[in-house]
Amino acid sequence: MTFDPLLLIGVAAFTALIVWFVLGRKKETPEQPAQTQDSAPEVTDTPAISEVAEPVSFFSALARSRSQLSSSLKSLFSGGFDEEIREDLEAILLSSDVGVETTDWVLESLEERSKQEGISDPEGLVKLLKEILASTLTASEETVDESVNSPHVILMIGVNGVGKTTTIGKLAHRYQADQRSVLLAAGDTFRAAAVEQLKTWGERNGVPVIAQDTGADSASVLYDACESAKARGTDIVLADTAGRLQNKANLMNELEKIGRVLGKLDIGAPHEVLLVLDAGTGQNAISQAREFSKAIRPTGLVLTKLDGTAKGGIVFALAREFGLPIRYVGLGEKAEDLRAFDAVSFVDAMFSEAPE
Ligand SMILES: Nc1nc2c(ncn2[C@@H]2O[C@H](COP(=O)(O)OP(=O)(O)OP(=O)(O)O)[C@@H](O)[C@H]2O)c(=O)[nH]1
Ligand SMILES: [Mg+2]
Repeated sequence: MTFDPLLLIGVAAFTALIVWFVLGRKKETPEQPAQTQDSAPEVTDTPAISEVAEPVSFFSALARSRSQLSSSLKSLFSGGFDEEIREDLEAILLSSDVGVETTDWVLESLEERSKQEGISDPEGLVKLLKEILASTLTASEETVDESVNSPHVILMIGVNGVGKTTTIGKLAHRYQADQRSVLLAAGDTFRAAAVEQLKTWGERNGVPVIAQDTGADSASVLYDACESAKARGTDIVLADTAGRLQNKANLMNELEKIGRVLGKLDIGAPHEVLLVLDAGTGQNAISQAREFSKAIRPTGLVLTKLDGTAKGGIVFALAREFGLPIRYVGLGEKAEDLRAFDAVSFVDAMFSEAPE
């Protein structure tokens, strides 16, 4: 089985943490049979990241961690699934940002199903754990048909600094590569620098940017941009919004208004509302998602900065609590560093066994 190497970067911290934890535990239990790690796994994928030198070595490191993870988890489960193992696994999941509620649910499911299905062997328990985690991500893959509406309007929302504007730049790059025409709408009218940043992405991708002066009404800028896109026959409008206004209430009111005003132009608009969350903020991402959902209903999530110190487990907590598709993951600052989320690859990457 092959995996998208860039997606693997996103789970590197998660796997490394689990490996570190489990190996640490092994040292304390010398009666455990020694695990043999004869050879490093063969990485047959040609990384699609040849333009980035550093992540390749990162990937190699991850491949090593990955091979250890599988055998280490088996070693953790070598005595079955008792109270002590449950506590260890709980600590692993919590420190990986899976969150209290989801961790409890995973542990209960594992306990219940292992009993029901009579599973007590290490391989079987690892497989079951993987299955349970993957089941939280069922809603996380979803394809959207952008050709139904013209223009297809995508609104980016999220707190300041999470990566909304950068994701717009990356999406513009992605849609253009897919032969779609794109227009950027500068709905963050709060900061002058925000408009400049969007214009830079527009220039970089060679796409038009509709903007007004700082302080202009965000909803009307976005309305104008959508009208303009309609007149030009543009396929996709990527609409930026502010991450911070004078206060939170203002921001939420502004987002509500944007939803109302765009709906006047086209009843279904915005066709996608992507809530952008910084994976590195851990459990805080959950409260942000709750807060924004009150103002405007997100249709999907974008999880950025999975290339950083993020622990990856937040993916499970978010998917389980909100049942929203994780549309994209951000794996860097450049235009190419965006990937569609692939649940199976994500979970497999965490648990896959190195080839013998
Ligand atoms: N490493 C990494 N950095 C990212 C990623 N996405 C965004 N960034 C960086 O995060 C910083 C903030 O990104 P912006 O796109 O300006 O965030 P924003 O949500 O638009 O912020 P505001 O406009 O203040 O609301 C920038 O330095 C980006 O380069 C990612 O996936 N990985
Ligand atoms: Mg921005």
